[in-house]
Amino acid sequence: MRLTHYFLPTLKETPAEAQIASHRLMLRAGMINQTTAGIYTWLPLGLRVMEKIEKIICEEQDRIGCHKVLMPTLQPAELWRQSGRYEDYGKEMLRFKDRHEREMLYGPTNEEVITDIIRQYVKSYRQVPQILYQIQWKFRDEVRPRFGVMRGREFLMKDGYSFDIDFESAKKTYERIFESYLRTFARMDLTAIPVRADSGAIGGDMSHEFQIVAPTGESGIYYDAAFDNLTLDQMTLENVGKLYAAADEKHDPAACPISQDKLKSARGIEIGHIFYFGTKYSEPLGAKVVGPDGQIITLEMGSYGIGVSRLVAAIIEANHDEQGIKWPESVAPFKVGLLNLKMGDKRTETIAESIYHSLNERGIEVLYDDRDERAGTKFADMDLIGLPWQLIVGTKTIEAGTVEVKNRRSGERSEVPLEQALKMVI
Ligand code: 5CA
Repeated sequence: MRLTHYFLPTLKETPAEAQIASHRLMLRAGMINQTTAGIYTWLPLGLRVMEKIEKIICEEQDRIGCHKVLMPTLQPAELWRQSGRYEDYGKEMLRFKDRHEREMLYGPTNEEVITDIIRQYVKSYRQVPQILYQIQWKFRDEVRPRFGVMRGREFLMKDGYSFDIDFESAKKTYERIFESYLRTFARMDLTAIPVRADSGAIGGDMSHEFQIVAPTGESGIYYDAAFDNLTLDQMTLENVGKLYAAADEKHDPAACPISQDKLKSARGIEIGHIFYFGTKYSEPLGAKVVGPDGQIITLEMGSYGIGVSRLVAAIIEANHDEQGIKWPESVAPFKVGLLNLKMGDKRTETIAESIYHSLNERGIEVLYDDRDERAGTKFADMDLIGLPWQLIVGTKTIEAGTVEVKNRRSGERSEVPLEQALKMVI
């Protein structure tokens, strides 16, 4: 992508309304624009990151046998009356009437709609287990939307729903998803700490919140220091489930099973939340099947959320410095930023163009800063948007037959011959 052809409205000034780093950086890097309180337009750069996150989530969901669907954002109040949640949900739910005076709502979550689907089609124990998921916009009329997309009113969620024949099977499904979540977040370079949780408005008895550590997190957590050194192959429920983690209001120092020197306390951002809630929705909505002996069995359910739009901000909270964002490679909007420090100079242009074409040919996503701007502006913008690699073409290095390669995360710079530079970023 050539920057002169792109839509990347970066800002020099720090927007006054932004209180935390991710909000500030998302606005400055031209990733989002606030349409109204808690509601955002995703601009090209921000959307690219969100789509990368979606892709990782879908790959990991598909890997464990979940199937993707897409439910509507608008739902009839009638379904929520059947589950008994319509009155309970309170002011966070946006309710309205259509032109025929039918009561509708903008879905804050989708247990009712998915249970309605299952009750229509799934009639036999042979048709379960089944896990369906979607990535869809939700609306919750939060009293205090804040921190940009971290706590929005409209936000993108991955929500999955499982249906099993009995508790044993439902528990296995829960464990499978638990482990898959750890892997999903690890692919984004995040160590997620699963904290046992109350299941609140969703209801139920087995529930974990997945928290990542960041100073600006909204919840206080205590956890075993061993979490910081977990590798991917150790992330089973059996291993991780043994490690201590608790929300601060549940942490009792006297009863804590691990010694003080192994205990860490931090702020956490909740990026996912999973629930097992048995027959809370399947019973009232009638999601039942015929069992092997002809008996009627009410399906056991769980639901599994990931804050997709929140993750974009959470990853920034965990990966930034004074200059800007430092994207992990797996979610970076482009892998390489190419800077031509002297537009109009034949030699730098020839080299930069040839790098641009080589990378494109190899399928490497590259953003080429071909603007007629000062070098300082180009450096600042490139550090701000945080692409993992920078290839810098200037008149000085060209004379030496080299280009400069900078790794945004480590800050390491080296001047190397062109071929070697390409090898480093491919
Ligand atoms: N039905 C269940 C899971 S499918 C559910 O709604 N769970 S939830 O309420 O915990 O939301 C799931 C995830 O969405 C949360 O872990 C959080 O990461 C994200 N989320 C919740 N509220 C907001 C919000 N206002 N803005 C951004 N993300 C949010």
